[in-house]
Amino acid sequence: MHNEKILIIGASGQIGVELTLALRNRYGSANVVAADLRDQNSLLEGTGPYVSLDVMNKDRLRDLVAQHEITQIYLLAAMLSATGERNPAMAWDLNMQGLLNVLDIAREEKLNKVFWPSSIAVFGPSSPRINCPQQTIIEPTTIYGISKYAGEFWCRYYWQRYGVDVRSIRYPGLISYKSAPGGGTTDYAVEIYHEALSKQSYTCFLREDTYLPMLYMPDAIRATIELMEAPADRIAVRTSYNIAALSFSPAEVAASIQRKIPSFTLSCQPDYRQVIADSWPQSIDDSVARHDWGWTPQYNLDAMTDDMLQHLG
Ligand code: VAH
Repeated sequence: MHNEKILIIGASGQIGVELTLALRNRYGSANVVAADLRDQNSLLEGTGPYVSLDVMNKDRLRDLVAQHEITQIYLLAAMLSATGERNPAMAWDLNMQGLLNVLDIAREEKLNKVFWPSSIAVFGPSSPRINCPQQTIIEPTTIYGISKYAGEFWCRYYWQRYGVDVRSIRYPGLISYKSAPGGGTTDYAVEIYHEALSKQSYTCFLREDTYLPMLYMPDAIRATIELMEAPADRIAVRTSYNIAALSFSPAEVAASIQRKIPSFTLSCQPDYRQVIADSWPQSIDDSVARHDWGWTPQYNLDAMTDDMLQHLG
């Protein structure tokens, strides 16, 4: 099927763990090298090669690519929205220089493909709130969104000027049970399930009517692999693709949980993350991804809730 050798940078993070396991299933364990600055996530132990890597160390990255004869890189290491607002300079450095290191080495070593996640966080208060289109007014107000939008144009530049086949998805908030989210504004949508089971209650850091675009991790992983395996001539968007599946509020996910845990109660104490959430669209138009490479979601809110509670219970 292939002779690809894949390097996943940020493999111990929320997306990285699941992408590593999925790609190992698909491409063979020995053909997927997991790398992170952090220690290996326990779910990855014994499933394939794991190396220590700081993506800011370009020489170390180049050595790993040569040593393992890497042909594709998935770059997931980044500082997310909430943490980024507390460390804007560090967020810019990691999110930008990490990407530029990978793009440069992809060019130098003539890699086959690169994946890099953007986010619906690129959109700001001047973007349409409902069914936010692929192309529209985009004025991010968080350093995370600024770095992701700038990164999208670096990706297109490396494609147009050097032919680097780098592909990208603007992920919504991601919900998963295998590994914890890392400092995002949408992290409440994972925490709520854990605390529904452990305490039958949850105090949310957003207002209960805060609608945000969300995606269940199995859909996110499938979207990523479908995008990366699509023929290059189907990929018309070389900045980053909108994709959508769910939009819900804390009140709605609480009601979905109460179908299974009737005693569950939600309370809300908005904090600094409310301003971030209010700057993002409530829903996303993903018609371009559906047209170009056949994207379609499979999970609705209740199906996600049932799967989350079943795996966490
Ligand atoms: C965050 N989970 O909250 C990320 C995501 C759309 C949000 O990019 O920062």
